[in-house]
Amino acid sequence: MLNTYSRMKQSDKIYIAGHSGLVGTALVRLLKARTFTNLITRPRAEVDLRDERVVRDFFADERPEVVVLAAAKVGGIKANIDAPVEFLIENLQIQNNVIRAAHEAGARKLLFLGSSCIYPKFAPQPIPESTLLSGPLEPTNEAYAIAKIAGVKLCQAFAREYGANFISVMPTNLYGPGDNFDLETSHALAALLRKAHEAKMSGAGKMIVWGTGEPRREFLHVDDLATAVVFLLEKYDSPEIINVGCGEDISIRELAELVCDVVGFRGELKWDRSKPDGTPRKLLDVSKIKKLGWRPTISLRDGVARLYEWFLDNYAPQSMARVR
Ligand code: GFB
Repeated sequence: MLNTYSRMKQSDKIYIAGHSGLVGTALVRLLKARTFTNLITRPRAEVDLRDERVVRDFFADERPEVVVLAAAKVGGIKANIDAPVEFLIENLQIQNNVIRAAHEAGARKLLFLGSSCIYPKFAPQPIPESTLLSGPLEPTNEAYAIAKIAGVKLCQAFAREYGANFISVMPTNLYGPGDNFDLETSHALAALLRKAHEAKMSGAGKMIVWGTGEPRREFLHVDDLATAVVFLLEKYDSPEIINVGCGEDISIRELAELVCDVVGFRGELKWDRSKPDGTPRKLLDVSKIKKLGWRPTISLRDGVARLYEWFLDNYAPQSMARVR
């Protein structure tokens, strides 16, 4: 039987694994704003989640009541192609260690963050949760997807075998403050924002964009994901996976144009067709979470504008920042 005491108290001891990542920072921000007072975080130098013994000792000492598993090795299409071994092994290590230790330490609830890439490459669009394991995966991120699917299955196994209230949430492509702007390893939105900024600042007439521009992606601001995570921690107690997205997608060409517009780069887009497109379309069916009552609030244009502000304040080299 499932433990259904998931309504959270402000004093609940909540461990955020991956607190310094894109999702983790947004979640800590939101939980603090909502006056949760007992948040547990640990830097990797102190608790390396790939190390089983370290993780078990940490959980045995801290005994968190609620666990959010937002720690993972992540990256864009090139990072996934370049390092499938690390994406598979490190993600399996982190999730196996954290999920088992959370159970052993008596956590009341655990929320595992997966990814929309767990679904088949040619899944029907928008993608309902029921299509998991119904067809072959997109090869460019198969290793990462397999690790995430294993995490979902482990949470479901703990629910079935031990009655654990371990839930799995599948977010669409995310962006927001704290994003990775490294052009080799980042996701598309952050890369395009940086490229547009640098092209504008250097007076370049063109900017390189990977692939054909035809693939379609759905983008959710990470602050919206954070509200969904807290919502699901309180209101969702099923081992069945649940999608989180905004319900609308956009082509990479349209995304590049939107980013250039926000940044103020008026040059030409040059398509580098030697780079992979990846999966042709990835739009989640979000009717399940909508029915429960959650909605995103940040439009893509506003979200990109907010991210550009953040980028200028935190990332752009001083010499290039704030010249508009
Ligand atoms: O965001 P992204 O790297 O990953 O790429 P995925 C999305 C699309 O944007 C691809 C194109 O078609 C890219 O070719 N793109 C255009 C660019 N210009 C650029 C650029 O400068 N940089 C990048 N990175 N892309 C990831 C998975 O897939 O999605 C992960 O690899 C994860 O495993 C994540 O699931 C959510 O959306 O294709």
